[in-house]
Amino acid sequence: KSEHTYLDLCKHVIENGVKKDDRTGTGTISTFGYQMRFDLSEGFPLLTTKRIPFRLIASELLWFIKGDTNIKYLLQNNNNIWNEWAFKKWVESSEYYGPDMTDFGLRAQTDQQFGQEYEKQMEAFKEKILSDDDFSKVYGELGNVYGKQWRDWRTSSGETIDQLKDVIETIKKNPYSRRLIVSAWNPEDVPMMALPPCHTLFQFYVSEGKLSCQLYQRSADIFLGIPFNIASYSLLTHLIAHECGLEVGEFIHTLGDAHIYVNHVEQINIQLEREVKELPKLILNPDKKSVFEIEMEDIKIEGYEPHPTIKAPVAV
Ligand code: DHF
Ligand code: TMP
Repeated sequence: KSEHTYLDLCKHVIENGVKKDDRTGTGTISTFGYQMRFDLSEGFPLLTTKRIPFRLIASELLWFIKGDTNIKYLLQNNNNIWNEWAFKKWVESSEYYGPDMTDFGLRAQTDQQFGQEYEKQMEAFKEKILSDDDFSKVYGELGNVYGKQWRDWRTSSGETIDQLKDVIETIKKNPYSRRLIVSAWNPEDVPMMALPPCHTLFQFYVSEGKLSCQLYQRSADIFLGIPFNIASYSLLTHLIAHECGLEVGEFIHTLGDAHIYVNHVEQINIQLEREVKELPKLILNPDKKSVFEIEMEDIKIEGYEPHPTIKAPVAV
């Protein structure tokens, strides 16, 4: 079953990974270069060995597809997965006068009193993003992240390129093209991003009426990020196949720095002991074909009965 591909990655890194310090100060065990293949006709690869909040993955993907880069949309959809990176920009800005929030991600884990203050500041931040337009325009913005590069890549001559729309048109007109690529890595913009894109570049491939997708991910948080990334790109492949009248083929996930944060090892070991269950099915509204018109209510997951959630702190 597909899910074993992911569990094998976890085992591979635990067995072969080496200690590596990282930007966040957390520490990882890491390996370089790994590939997983998911046959999408076997079922939708949403992990069953822990509960994955699919709703958050779908709303994040729709946010990318809209070309949006402001966390306001995510918050309106009750999606908190990008808060820390916007919050970081806010507390490091010259307009912030609250209590010192340096290294909040790490400190909140060890210092309970600080943790409570951080929660308070974060709640106030979210409230302000939702209620104050001028504030959210500046501090809700993550910079030229995925949505921007996919839909509105700026050229040196001041024009824009809609990579996602172009690639879908090419899949329809010239499915055997070997140039079906969308790049989120824009070297000129990297310094202005809250987090330079982890999912760097993806390519589509059509054969025998099936659409496959391969993603190159430069940096992979195996416990928290990867389960989301697998489901997100599998959903994207389904959406584009649905629009183009193709069946789904494979999702191929190629990883650069594949790491397990040291404070996730215990959680991964719990997960590895669990029995894999049947994969769920993805159901898309048959009356809505366009990727650009799909909304949350057009996307349904059926038959998802996973093991319980396993909590872990995210490295900021
Ligand atoms: N930084 C790091 N260090 N790892 C990441 O995976 C990551 N992912 C980002 C941004 N920065 C990152 C965007 N995607 C979660 C999952 C994906 C994600 C951000 C956060 C996360 O915390 N997931 C939790 C629960 C989320 C919830 O229920 O609100 C999980 O248990 O899967
Ligand atoms: P980095 O920019 O120093 O590589 O840190 C980014 C961290 O976020 C790294 O642990 C990888 C992780 N990540 C994912 O695994 N998937 C994602 O989709 C995102 C946005 C981040």
